[in-house]
Parts: sequence; structure tokens; C-alpha cells
Amino acid sequence: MPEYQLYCFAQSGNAYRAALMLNLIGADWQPTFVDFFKGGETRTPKYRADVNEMGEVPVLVHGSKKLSQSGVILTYLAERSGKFRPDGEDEQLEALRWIIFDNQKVNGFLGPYRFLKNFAKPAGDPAVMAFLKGRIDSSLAIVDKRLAARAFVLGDRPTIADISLCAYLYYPADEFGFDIAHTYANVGAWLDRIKALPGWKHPYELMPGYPPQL
Ligand SMILES: N[C@@H](CCC(=O)N[C@@H](CS)C(=O)NCC(=O)O)C(=O)O
Repeated sequence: MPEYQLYCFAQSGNAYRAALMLNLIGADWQPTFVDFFKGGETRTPKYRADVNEMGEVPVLVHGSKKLSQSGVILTYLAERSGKFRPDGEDEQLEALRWIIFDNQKVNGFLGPYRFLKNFAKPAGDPAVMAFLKGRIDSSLAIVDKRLAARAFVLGDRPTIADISLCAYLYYPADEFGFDIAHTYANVGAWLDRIKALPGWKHPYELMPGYPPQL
């Protein structure tokens, strides 16, 4: 039985943060497929009672611990492994600042945009899509500016802030209808740097459920 178990599915960038971290630290882990689309599993009373009352993936099981919220999972794994860990109070607070900004404004808008474009029935209302796209452009420009002067979000080495922020950014450009790595050159170069880390894998390789059963 592997040490860690991760509830996830391939299309979830939120879950990808945790899956990527587990792979990058060389953890002994296995994914547990959550049938989000066809089965609506995260909306079932059973999932909410047994796995996560918030009705979300990712959920990490480690011994008697069951953790949700990717920022919490990343922090836990960084503390345990000593890898990708922000050092000292200033870096810890800075990493948390970017993780919250990411959850709310970067991937917090990209995730719903991609969901409404590819998977929702009916697809997203054009006015909603235009609103989200405006927020996405504004947030990605902020990240791009940050990365103009640094190799990684906190400085010259990768931390959990980077692993959080790349959540949806490796999914194919046609799933968004725009090419993030080309539009934002500093983001594109940073994604290449993360991709070069030993253990990196694409979300569709790392988590089960691709192609999706809709
Ligand atoms: N802030 C959470 C977001 C988790 C999240 O929204 N996961 C999505 C899948 S990508 C989900 O399970 N959504 C179910 C729902 O909102 O009903 C995290 O970072 O873990």
C-alpha cells in the first residue's frame, strides 16, 4: 500500500498541484480516481461524509490524516519532505501570499473558465466568459511581471508557490482558446523551468481520467 493516496482526476488543475508535488518530491503515492463529470461523485452525500465535506478534490490521505485544500497539502508535503519549502517566516508568508492570490485570482478564474468552455452543459454565457477572461488577463500579467526579474516566484529556487501557480498552465492551449505560454513570455520560460525539474509530468499523465467520460 503506497504511503500517500490522492483523490483526484486528470482535468483538475487544483488536484494537479498536489499530484505534481508528490511526484517532484519522489513520494510513494497512488491516485484514487474521483468521477467528477459523469458520476458527479464530489456532489454525493457519501463523498461529502467520507472524503471531504467541502465536496472538492484534491484530498490527500496520509495515515490517519485526510487533508484538503491544495495550499494545505503543499504546505504539509513541503514540511514533511523539506523540499520546495519556503525558508523562514518571511518566505513562508510570501509563499502563502502567492498561494492565496493564485487560488483566488489566477487559477481561481482559469479553472472555471476552462470548465465552462469545455465541460459545462450548457457552455458558459458569453458575458460570464468575457468577465472571467478579463480577470485572467489581469492576473496573468501580474505573475508575468513578477517573473521578469526572478527565475521562480520567490527567487532563484522553486517552492510550493510555483507548484501552486502552475496548476492549470500546462493544459493544452485549445482548452482555453488562448496560449498562455506564448502570450506571457516570462510565464512561458518559468513553465519550462518547472517542466525541467526531475519528476515533472503532465497532468494527463499523472492523474487518471483522461479522456473524460462526460
Ligand atoms: N481551493 C481549492 C479548490 C478545489 C476545487 O475547487 N476543486 C474542484 C475540482 S478542480 C472541485 O472539486 N470542485 C467541486 C465543486 O466545486 O463542486 C484547492 O486549491 O484545493
